[in-house]
Amino acid sequence: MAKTALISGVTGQDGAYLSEYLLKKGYNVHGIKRRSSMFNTDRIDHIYQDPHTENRNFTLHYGDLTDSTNLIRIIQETQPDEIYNLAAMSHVGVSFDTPEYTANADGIGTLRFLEAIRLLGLTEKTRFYQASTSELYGLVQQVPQSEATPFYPRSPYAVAKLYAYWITINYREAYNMYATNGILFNHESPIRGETFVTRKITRAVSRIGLGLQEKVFLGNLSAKRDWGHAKDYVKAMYLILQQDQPDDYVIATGVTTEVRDFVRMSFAYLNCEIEFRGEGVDEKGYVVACTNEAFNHLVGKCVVEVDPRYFRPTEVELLIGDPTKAKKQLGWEPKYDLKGLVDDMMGSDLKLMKKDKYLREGGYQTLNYFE
Ligand code: NDP
Ligand code: GDR
Repeated sequence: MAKTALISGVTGQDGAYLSEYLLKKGYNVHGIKRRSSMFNTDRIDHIYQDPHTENRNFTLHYGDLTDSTNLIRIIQETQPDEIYNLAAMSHVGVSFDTPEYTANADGIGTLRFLEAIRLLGLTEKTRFYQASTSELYGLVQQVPQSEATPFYPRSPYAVAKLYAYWITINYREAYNMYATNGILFNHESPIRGETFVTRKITRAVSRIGLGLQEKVFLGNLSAKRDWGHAKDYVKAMYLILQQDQPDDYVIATGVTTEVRDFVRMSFAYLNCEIEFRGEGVDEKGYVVACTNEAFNHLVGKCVVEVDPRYFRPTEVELLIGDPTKAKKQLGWEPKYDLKGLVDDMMGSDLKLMKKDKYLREGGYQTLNYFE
């Protein structure tokens, strides 16, 4: 019989990839999405099935992590074999502006799921995956970071996720539930949210190349992240729930890179070379050479500037994960390296921005409502 999975955060980057992956495996997939004033299902429109479709295997439910009653109802209705809790206010910077909401959704939201499973008597049937994060490591204690590395969260987001991490383990131990944490390091893709640094960079570099924008303003260029591809990482989520015993796993590439170098690699996709000059808030990035005629006009231009508004009150400077346990026990192996990731994102954003340019040149962009 086909298994049933329930995914919260189905409209997000990971929710979209995981849904497609599980549907290909023959699962019945149910997703929880929030009501919004505009369509927020762009990432899953290609797998959407109309409610009138017979025998559909992909169903969306309205719900919110801050409302236990709807979570209980959805779990009761769907009786899932597996729950993937991917919903969260997932932006570290924004969590400093909305700390209470972040704690409610990201911390207590996880408790609401676990309690719902317990209250509905599903502890034997339903397996639970919690989207834990490398942000838990925060201030560097030791590198590379593994399952045994102590945590030191550095943002309201990370502190909320710390609660979620431990409450998941507590429910596993207290109620013998199959509850697990995937401690995932940063993973990106062409459908990454536009305000995370990688996507902000690949979008901006594409626009700069096409003459739609002059420069991009960024924050801390020296931060180092262990970046992987979301397609590889959702496979790890699935594997974590297929093991005989519930456990917690680090998912990472083991390679760390500065934000500054991600910028270099993105411009390299256009065959442009970038040089950074100056220090701190005065640091700027200039195009110093280009071997592609189409982008020659950029040579000599300042295309990157630092804007302190993107600095965080407390920063996570260095993340580099040790995925040994996942590779050994789950047999997980990523297919993408960083260059493959940058190429995938740049290829996709360049296409999107070309479309934007044609619309603009054709006069099809929205004007003011009262004109
Ligand atoms: P996204 O921000 O792309 O997606 C988050 C999803 O959660 C969206 O579907 C969003 O809905 C939904 N959501 C937000 N708040 C609520 C709420 N209160 N109730 C219901 N749904 C809500 O995140 P990712 O896909 O990148 O990440 C998935 C999970 O993994 C998150 O929990 C994140 O914190 C965690 N994580 C991510 C990593 C990464 O590098 N991507 C690394 C480690 C952990 P909407 O579309 O309406 O905004
Ligand atoms: P992160 O991702 O905070 O690691 O959280 P993000 O891409 O936002 O930042 C990575 C690093 O880049 C620095 N940075 C900037 N960041 C943003 N967003 N915008 C900028 O302009 C900018 N300039 C420099 C940041 O300071 C930071 O050091 C992501 C999220 O997906 C979390 O949900 C997840 O848990 C972690 O990854 C693992």
